[in-house]
Amino acid sequence: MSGKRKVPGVKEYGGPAGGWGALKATAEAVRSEMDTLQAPLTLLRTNQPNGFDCPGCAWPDKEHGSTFQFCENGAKAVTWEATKKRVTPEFFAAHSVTELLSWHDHDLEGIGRLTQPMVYNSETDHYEPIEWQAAFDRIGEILRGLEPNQVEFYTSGRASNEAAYLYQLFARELGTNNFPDCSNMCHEATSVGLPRSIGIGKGTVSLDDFDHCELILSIGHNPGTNHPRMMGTLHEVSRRKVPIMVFNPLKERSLERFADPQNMIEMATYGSTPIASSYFQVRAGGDAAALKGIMKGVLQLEQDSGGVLDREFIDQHTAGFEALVADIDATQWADIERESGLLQKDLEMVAAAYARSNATIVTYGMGITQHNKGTSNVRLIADLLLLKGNIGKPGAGICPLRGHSNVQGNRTVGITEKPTAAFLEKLQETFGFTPPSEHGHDSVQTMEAMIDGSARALLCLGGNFAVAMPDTEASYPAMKKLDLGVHVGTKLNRSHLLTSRETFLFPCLGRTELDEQAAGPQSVTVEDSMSMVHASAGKLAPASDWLKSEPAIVAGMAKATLPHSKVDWLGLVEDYDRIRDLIEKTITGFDDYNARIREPGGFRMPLAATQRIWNTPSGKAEFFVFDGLESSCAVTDEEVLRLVTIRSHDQYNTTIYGMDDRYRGVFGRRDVVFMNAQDLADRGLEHGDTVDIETALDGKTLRYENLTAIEYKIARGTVAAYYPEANRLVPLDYKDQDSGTPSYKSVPVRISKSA
Ligand SMILES: Nc1nc2c(c(=O)[nH]1)N[C@H]1C(S)=C(S)[C@@H](COP(=O)(O)OP(=O)(O)OC[C@H]3O[C@@H](n4cnc5c(=O)[nH]c(N)nc54)[C@H](O)[C@@H]3O)O[C@H]1N2
Ligand SMILES: Nc1nc2c(c(=O)[nH]1)N[C@H]1C(S)=C(S)[C@@H](COP(=O)(O)OP(=O)(O)OC[C@H]3O[C@@H](n4cnc5c(=O)[nH]c(N)nc54)[C@H](O)[C@@H]3O)O[C@H]1N2
Ligand SMILES: [Mo]
Repeated sequence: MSGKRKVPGVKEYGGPAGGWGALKATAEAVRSEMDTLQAPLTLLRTNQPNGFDCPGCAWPDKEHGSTFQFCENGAKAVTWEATKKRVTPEFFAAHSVTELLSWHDHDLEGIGRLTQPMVYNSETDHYEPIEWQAAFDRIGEILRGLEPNQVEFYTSGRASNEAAYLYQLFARELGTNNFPDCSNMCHEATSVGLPRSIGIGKGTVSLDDFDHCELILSIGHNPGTNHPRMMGTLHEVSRRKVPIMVFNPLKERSLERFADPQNMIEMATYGSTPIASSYFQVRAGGDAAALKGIMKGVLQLEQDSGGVLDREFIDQHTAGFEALVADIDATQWADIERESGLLQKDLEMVAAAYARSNATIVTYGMGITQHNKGTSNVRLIADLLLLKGNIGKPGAGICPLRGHSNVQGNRTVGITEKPTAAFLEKLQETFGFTPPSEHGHDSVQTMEAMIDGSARALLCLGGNFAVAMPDTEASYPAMKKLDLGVHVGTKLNRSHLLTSRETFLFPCLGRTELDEQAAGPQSVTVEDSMSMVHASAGKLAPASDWLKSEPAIVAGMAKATLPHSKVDWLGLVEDYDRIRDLIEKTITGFDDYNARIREPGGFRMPLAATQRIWNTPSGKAEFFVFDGLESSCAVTDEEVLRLVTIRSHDQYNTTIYGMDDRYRGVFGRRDVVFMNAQDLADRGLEHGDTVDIETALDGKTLRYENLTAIEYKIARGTVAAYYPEANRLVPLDYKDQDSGTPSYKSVPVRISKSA
C-alpha cells in the first residue's frame, strides 16, 4: 500500500502472521467475551480427547490433541460461543424486529447467547417467549398442512452427525429431499468433481502425509485466517525445506511469513519462517489456465527427458490419458498466459518442481470451488496429481480444506439433496417408511423456490441462510414471503429477523456445553477434513436452563409433525448411542461406531481411492478434459474486473467478531475494495477514493456504492471485497452449472468513482 494519501483505518501490516499479535488478539477475545476464570480451562479442552471439537474449522488434530494447539481464530470461535453475554426475553421486549434489522451484523451476534425459545408476533413486531412444546405443536400443524416439497431443510455444517442424521430422517419421513446446505455454497464442486475423477468426494491425505511430502501446491485458500492450525503443519513443512508454491491473487501474509506461537525461539526473537517458496498471483478465475500450463510443462519435460510421468500408474489405474494429452498439446502458451495472468517461465518452474517431487500434495479452498467452472477446477487438480500417481501414495494426495467443522460429516450421514438409491433402500429397510427418491433442492434452488413462492417453509439447523446466499436484494424479501421460518441457533443473526408469517427462534446448546440427557452426559461426533470421526463433549454449564440440544430440538419437531412416525424420536434422544447404532445400520463405514469413538482420536472413514480402488463407472481414475481455459465467464471488455469476495481475519462466515483485518492492514472498517495500482490508475482513481461497483453481466445490474478503494498487492484485473456485504453483487443464477455452487469468487464488475 504505497498510496500517497492517508486513508482512515488503512495501514500496512509489516509483521509475520501469528506471533505476538495472535496472542494479543486471543487475550482480547477472552477479555471481552468470557469469565476470565473459566476461559483458560475451556480453551485447554479444545480438541482434547475428552474435550470438545473446536467449532472453528475442520482441520484435523495431530494425534488428536496430545498437546494444546494454540489458535487465535479457534479461540475467537470458542469465546464467541462461551460468552457470558445473554439475549433475554426482556431484550426482545425492548427492541422490535424492525429496529434490530437496522443493527450491524456484529452487534446482533454480539449481544450474546440466545436463552429461550421465542416466537415472532407480527402484531407487535416483537419476538416473545413460547414453551418448547407449544412451539413444536404449532410447527407440526403448519408442516402437516403443506406438501412435503414445499418445505426446505437447511443445514449449516456445525451440526453434529447425530443431529444431522435425525434431521435428514425427519425430512425424508415427511417426504422430501430438499436439503439446501452450506456445502452447496462451499465444497460442492469437490463433492461433485472428485467422485467423477477418483471415485470419492473427499480428500485423500492424512496429517502424516504432510510429514513425507516433497512439494505442496497451495491454491486458493487463506489458512492463516481460516485454518490457522494448518499453519503449524505448513511451518513444519517449510522448515523441512520442502517447497510450498502458492497460487492466490492476493498476497496473504500468513502464506508469506508466519511466526508459530508454539515456537518459543521464534516468539522470543520476534523471528518468523517463510511459508511460500514461490508466490504466484494468479488472476481470479485463472487457475484452470495455470493448471493446464503446469501440465503442459510436465508433458514437455516428459518428452524432453522422460521418467517424469508415472507410466505404470497411468496404465494400470487410469482412463483417458491420451485425450488429456491431446487437449494440453493443443493449448497454446499465449492463451495460458493471458487467462492465468502468469508467465510461461513461472509455470514451467512449477512443472519442474512437480516433476522432481516424488510425493506432492495439492491443498485448495474457495479460490478453486466458488467459480462458474469450480467442478472443472477440482478435476484439473486431480488430473495433475494423477499424472505422477500422487493419489494413494504416502506423502501425496489431494487436500480440499473443508469449511465448517462438521460439514463433511453432515454429508456422510445423509444431508444431501441427491441421495443414492442404496441409502434410501437402507432407510426403508430399517425404518419401514418409503423415503422420497426424487431429488430435492440445493441452496440456490431453494432460494429460487422461495422467490417464486413455491417454497412455503424454511427450517434452519444453524447458519444464516439469507445472508450467506447471493443477491441480497432478492434473498431478503424471499424470507418474508414464507409461511413458516424455524431457526435453531446460538446467536441472533439477520436471517432470524427476516421473519416469515410465523417464525420460531430456538436456542440450542453449543459444542462447549454439557449435554445431559436421560442416560447421562452425551457426546456427539464429527468428521474432519481428513475423514477422521471422533467424539466431542462440552463441559460448560449451558447458557440457560431452557436450552435444548440440536438432536432434542429436531426430535421434538419431528414427533410433533409426524403422529404416525415409525421412529422412536424421544427414545433416541435419551441416549445418543442409539442414534449412532442407526447410523451404523444405514450407512457404510461406521462399523462398531459406539466402540470406536470411545478410542482417543476416533477412527477414519473408509476412503477407497487411498487404496487405489476407484469407484468410478470405468473402475479407473478418470482423467478429465476441460475444453477451455476459463474458470470464470469470459471477460473480453478491458473495463471489466473480476470481483472475489473474501473473509477478513475477524469473522467466521457471516459472524463478524470485529471490524479489523489485521494482516491485510484494514482496521475498524469493512467498506473497502482491494485494487491493483495499475487498475486504479487506468480508471483515474487513487488509493482512498470513494467508488461504486456494479455487475457487468446481462440481466439485472447489481450495485454496491460508496466503498473506499485501497491499493493492494492483488493480481491485475482482480478486485476483492468482504463477504457477506458483497453478496449484494453476486447474481443468484451466476453459478457452476455442474455443482450449483455460486461463483462468489469471480463476479464481473465495473468500478467507478462515486458521484
Ligand atoms: N476464522 C475463520 N475460519 C473459517 C471461516 C471463517 O470465515 N473464519 N470459514 C470456514 C468456511 S465455511 C470455509 S469454506 C473456509 C474458507 O476458507 P478459504 O478457502 O481460505 O476461504 P476465503 O477466505 O473465502 O478465500 C480463500 C482465498 O482464495 C483466494 N482466491 C480468491 N479467488 C481466487 C481464485 O480465483 N484463484 C485462487 N487461486 N485463489 C483465489 C483469496 O484471495 C483468499 O485468499 O474456512 C473455514 N474456516
Ligand atoms: N459472497 C460470499 N458468500 C459466501 C461465501 C463466500 O466466500 N463469499 N462462502 C460461503 C460458504 S463457504 C459458506 S460455508 C456459507 C456459510 O453459511 P452459514 O453456515 O449459513 O453461515 P454462518 O455464518 O456460518 O452461520 C452463523 C450462525 O450459525 C449459528 N450457530 C453457530 N454455532 C451454532 C451451533 O453450534 N448450532 C446451531 N444450530 N447454530 C449455530 C449462529 O446463530 C450464527 O449466527 O456462506 C457462503 N457464502
Ligand atoms: Mo464453507
